[in-house]
Amino acid sequence: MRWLVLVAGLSACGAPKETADTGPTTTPPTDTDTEPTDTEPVDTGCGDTAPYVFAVTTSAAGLQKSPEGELLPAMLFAMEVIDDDGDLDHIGYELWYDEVVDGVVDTAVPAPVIGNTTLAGDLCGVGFVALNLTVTTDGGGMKYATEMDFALVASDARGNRSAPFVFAAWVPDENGDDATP
Ligand SMILES: [Ca+2]
Ligand SMILES: [Ca+2]
Repeated sequence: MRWLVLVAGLSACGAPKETADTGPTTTPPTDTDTEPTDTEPVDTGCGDTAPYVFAVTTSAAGLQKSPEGELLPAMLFAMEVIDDDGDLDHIGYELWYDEVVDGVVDTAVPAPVIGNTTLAGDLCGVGFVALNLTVTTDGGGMKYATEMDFALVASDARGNRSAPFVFAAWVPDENGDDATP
């Protein structure tokens, strides 16, 4: 199995609107109630196991350029994802958060931060990925110097999604510095 480490820059700017009339502009995650008949999953031929998020650690990442080029406080999410059938050569990720630290995050709504990456791995040979997600925030959705609940979901090349990995962490302050008390 190949161990791959990658870095992706994401933005939590323009915090998700509480009530979006026009719907999300980014691709919403697959509705779990919907059978994948209209969007046929890619048959990777590797198997059909879903990945799972093994661990997530977070840290303050200073000021970094957002995908829009704005210098903003950033938070690093280092996530380790495992998939027994090795089809993490294409990996998707979704991140939710909320301000009520109770170990519960609503992942039924579209994730405010999503992305995906294709890796140069061997087919069916990528069973472990260490993924560093750098998420910039303008303080709107992910509030500065605030402890928040987070949930991360990873998906494999076939589109199988992991269970949500829920954890609490402190968002960096307005300088991108660690705000953990
Ligand atoms: Ca899989
Ligand atoms: Ca919560």
